[in-house]
Parts: sequence; structure tokens; C-alpha cells
Amino acid sequence: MTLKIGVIGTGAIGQDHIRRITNVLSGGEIVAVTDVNQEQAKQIVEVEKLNAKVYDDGHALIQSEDVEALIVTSWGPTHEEFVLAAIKAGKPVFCEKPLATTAEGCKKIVDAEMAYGKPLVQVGFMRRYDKGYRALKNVLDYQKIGEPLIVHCAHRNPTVPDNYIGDMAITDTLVHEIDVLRWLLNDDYASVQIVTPRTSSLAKNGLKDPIMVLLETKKGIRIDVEVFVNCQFGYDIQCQVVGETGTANLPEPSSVIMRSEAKLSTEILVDWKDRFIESYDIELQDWINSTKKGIVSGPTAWDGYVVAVVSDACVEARNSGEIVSIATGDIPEFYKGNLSIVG
Ligand code: NAD
Ligand code: NAI
Ligand code: ISE
Repeated sequence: MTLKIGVIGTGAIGQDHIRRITNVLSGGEIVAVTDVNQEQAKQIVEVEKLNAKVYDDGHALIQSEDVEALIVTSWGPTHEEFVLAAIKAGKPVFCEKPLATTAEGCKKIVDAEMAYGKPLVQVGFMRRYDKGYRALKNVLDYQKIGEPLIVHCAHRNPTVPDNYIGDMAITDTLVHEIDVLRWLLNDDYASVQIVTPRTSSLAKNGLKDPIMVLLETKKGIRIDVEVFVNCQFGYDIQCQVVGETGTANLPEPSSVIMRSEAKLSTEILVDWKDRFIESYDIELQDWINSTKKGIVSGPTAWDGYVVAVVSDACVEARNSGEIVSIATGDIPEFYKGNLSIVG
């Protein structure tokens, strides 16, 4: 049985997910697409030679009888509305991060899903599927460096587009670390402080870039994350855990080591699509397989909600300069017992 999928938002990642489902993965077919930019939606149907209908808007697509499951890859602020409509229609939905741009919006989704009575929502936190992060988690879970004490991270983008504004360093970028670190450490956050160093002269649109995010977990682990989205030199993701008896680093993506012109060098990737390409493939194959079994096996709406609570606290900490406490509440019974190793 092929899962008939509708995609809302055919921008950068929407197109990339359509490409992988059509050409790389198995068991899913794109039967419907929509985008506020209708020309772009039509174009991807042509480019990928899809047997898919182009809908006028997301709601018409969600209601279509041809569509069994949804992928939401439109801009962050539109996610809440489409995910709520998918739950109302009783259709499984894979929503790119963020689930919603505020904790309040995510809570509405959690409440709607629990009222529906069956998990339908998966959030696109693909780093949990990454080979490198999984290897790092293995080191920690088997206590190979003792208990973790400190984590140093960097999330660097070479540049960002003009529509990257306001709080997006937190709500669009840092959210990946917020999710993956609580999964990696089996811990939740207790407080956050954000400090801003000198702003890069290459930052656009009034962005304060870079920022330094200082998190403390409930177990007392201290985390520092540098978010620097105009670093120019590449797409660079770093994570080092300092434990009681050693340190462990996230592996670098593999690359040819060159000795040439009196230099020893390796390439640095520049595009986020390439850095986690295998993770997206594994993530979406897992979503297709699980959806067919009627389960959600990846990051849930609860995970999306927790990330949004933390992200709201980060925004408050950035605006106030103060240390802000974080209270995420207890996980509801409904979301316990996730079957998957990434959940
Ligand atoms: P994008 O701007 O390239 O694409 C967004 C698309 O949504 C655009 O084509 C836009 O026209 C369309 N759109 C906007 N509003 C719409 C609406 N109301 N109805 C239909 N279409 C609408 O953005 P992107 O880089 O593809 O990002 C999309 C989402 O994916 C964001 O939420 C982003 O955070 C997420 N994302 C996640 C990752 C990741 O690593 N997991 C990477 C990139 C993007
Ligand atoms: P994008 O701007 O390239 O694409 C978004 C598309 O959605 C655009 O084509 C836009 O026209 C369309 N769109 C917006 N609102 C819409 C609506 N109401 N109805 C239909 N279409 C709508 O953005 P990008 O980079 O593809 O990001 C999209 C989402 O994916 C974001 O939420 C982003 O955070 C997430 N994302 C996740 C990544 C990951 O690594 N998991 C990487 C990049 C993005
Ligand atoms: C983008 O939306 C992503 O999710 C990328 O993974 C991230 O690195 C980038 O900063 C975001 O804008």
C-alpha cells in the first residue's frame, strides 16, 4: 500500500522532501501540493513529474479525499493552523519545526491531539536520526565518559535569507539544539540566560548575531550554544560533551583530506540540506513506515511543545538579559511509551 501524501509549502525544504519521497524513499507518493506561491507549487509538480494536484490552499488540500497524510513545510507561523486542521480531519501529519511559534500554540495542538484520542503528529527534529548524534548518545548512555557535566555547542549558518528576522535565531535555529540536547542527555531544562557579544558587521535586518545561549538542566548540566547565522565560512554544527572521565565530540561529516599547495585541508559544507541529508531520509522513511502502521514513532507534539516552552523562555531571556526559569510540566500519559528509539 502506498501512502498518499499532500505537501503544504513547496519552498526549500518542501521541495527537498518531495524529491526524497519521490526519488529516494519507498512507500509514499506525493498526490497533492499547495503553496501561497502557486507558480512554485506547479513547478515542482513538473520538475519531479508528479502525478499530483495543485490545490488553492492548505485547507482544501487537507480536506481532499485523495490525501491520506500531510507534510507541513510552509513558514513557521503557519504551522499551527494546518496541524490543527489535520487533527480535526483525523489525518497523520509530519510538521517541520517549529510545531508552532509559541508554547501556547503548541499546547492547543497537544490538547487537540489528546482530545482526538490517537497520536497523529510528528515534528521534524531530524537530528535525533543523525548517525553522529546517535553515536554520541551511545557514548553517554553507556557511561563511556562518566556523567555529563558541560556541553559546548555551535550552530553556524553561512548566511540567512531576508525573511529571517526577529526571534528566528531562537525560534527557527536554536530549536534544533533545544530538542536534540534534551534527547541526548535524557534531561530537561531548568533555566536560560542569553548574552550578546559584539554584533557582526555582516549581520542584516537588525539581527543581533551571534548570540550565546547558556542553559542549565534539571540535573545541573551547563550548556553553552553559540548561534551565529552569518558566519560566512560554512554550515557548521558542533557539539562537545565534557564528562567526569573524558570528552566526546559530535563527529564531523566525512570529507576528503587533501594535501595540496602546502596545505592540509578538508571541506566544510555550506548548505543545511547536505549536512543532515541522511537524517532527513531516515526520518521521513520512518514516518512513512510508522504512519502506515498507525503509530507516531518520532518526535511528538509533546516534544514540539516542550521545545516551544524553552524557546519562549529564551526569547524572554534575550529581551530581559535576565536568567529565566523554565517549567515544562510533566509529560502526559498519552505521550509516554513511545515505541521508537528516537522518541
Ligand atoms: P521556504 O521559505 O523556502 O519555504 C516556505 C514555503 O512556504 C514557501 O514556498 C512559501 O511560499 C510557502 N508558504 C508560506 N505560507 C504559505 C501558506 N499560507 N500556504 C502555503 N504555502 C505557504 O522555507 P523553508 O526553508 O522551506 O522552511 C520551511 C519550514 O521548514 C520552516 O518551518 C523551517 O523552519 C523548516 N525547515 C526545517 C529545516 C530542518 O533542518 N529541519 C530546514 C529548513 C527549513
Ligand atoms: P521556505 O521559505 O523556503 O519555504 C516555505 C514555503 O512555504 C514557501 O514556499 C512559502 O510560499 C510556503 N508557505 C508559507 N506559508 C504557507 C501557507 N500558509 N500555505 C502554503 N504555503 C505556505 O522555507 P524553508 O526553509 O523550506 O522552511 C520551511 C519550514 O521548514 C520552516 O518551518 C523551517 O523551520 C523548516 N525547516 C526545517 C529544516 C530542518 O532541518 N528540519 C530545515 C529548513 C527548514
Ligand atoms: C533552518 O530553518 C533550519 O532548520 C536549519 O537546520 C537551521 O540551521 C537554520 O538556521 C534554520 O533557519
